[in-house]
Amino acid sequence: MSRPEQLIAAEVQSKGAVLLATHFNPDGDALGSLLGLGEILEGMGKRVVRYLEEPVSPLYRFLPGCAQVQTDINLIMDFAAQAHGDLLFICLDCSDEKRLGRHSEALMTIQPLAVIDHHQGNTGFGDLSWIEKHRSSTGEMVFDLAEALGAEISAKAAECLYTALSTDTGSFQYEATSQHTFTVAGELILRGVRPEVIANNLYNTYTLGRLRLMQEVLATLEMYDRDRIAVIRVTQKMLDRTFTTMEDTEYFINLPRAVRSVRVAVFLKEIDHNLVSVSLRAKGQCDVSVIAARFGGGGHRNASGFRIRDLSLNAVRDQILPLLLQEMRV
Ligand SMILES: [Mn+2]
Repeated sequence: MSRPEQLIAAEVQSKGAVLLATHFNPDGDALGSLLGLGEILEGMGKRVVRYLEEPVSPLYRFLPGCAQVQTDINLIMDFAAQAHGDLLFICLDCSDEKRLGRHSEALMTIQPLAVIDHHQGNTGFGDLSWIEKHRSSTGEMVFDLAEALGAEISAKAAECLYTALSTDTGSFQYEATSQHTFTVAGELILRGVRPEVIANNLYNTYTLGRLRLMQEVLATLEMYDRDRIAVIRVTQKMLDRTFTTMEDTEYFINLPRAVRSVRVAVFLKEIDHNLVSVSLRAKGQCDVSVIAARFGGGGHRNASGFRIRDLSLNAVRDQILPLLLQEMRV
């Protein structure tokens, strides 16, 4: 029996055009996988469209291929229609169809759909799905797909995939970081990646506003359960005062998580007056994806999140804390 990456590779080989998409609010893995695979497929002579709901966040503008991202859903649907069946739709790093964003319904009419993902809660949507939950990142799987295709991985594609690996493993720290992850990282370095350049682009490019925002966010720190749970928050007022956007809060949650006693860090984000986004990061045994799932969210054992409406930040915190305590006792 053929392995799923070989089935997807065969499907790619048989089509002239490929549409690539990923989840909304894309992280480094989502973007790196999308842009990296886009570059690889173009190298094979495919017509490729890379779809995102919003333009690439300034945090990731250093990635090659950002300018080729298409955000107009009408152009996407035209591209799909004009391909007359000679098109494969590939969805990357996305656990369910709703995570495709506000145009998911339209996108889901495009077939056939291949899904490549490593999320715990992947629903198995799509016509062909390749899901490996133990994988460090979707970027690692895209590398294996390129191998299955016998495709060349250019230096540009390698930078994208290395960014995917590096961000989704927390710089090669998380549990899913495997021997294969390092093998792939090594192969990407062979193709021209310079780890210090990527690391500088990812981690050493703060604006002063972002540092000021971090000051404000850290000042909100609350500790619970004998310092095992840390809660921080960001409000729209803080963003206004520091001339920053929500994207500037990326990685802030790693700071409370880094405290020795902390087993779960919670980050409450006021998206607008009646929408709160919650990020959960765990160390060790506590499975925070269970809690995110109860609120209709998703993610991994150690990193998950969800959104909730019509509750204040305090009310959201008060709903999560007892669930966390329960989960930590399991
Ligand atoms: Mn990922």
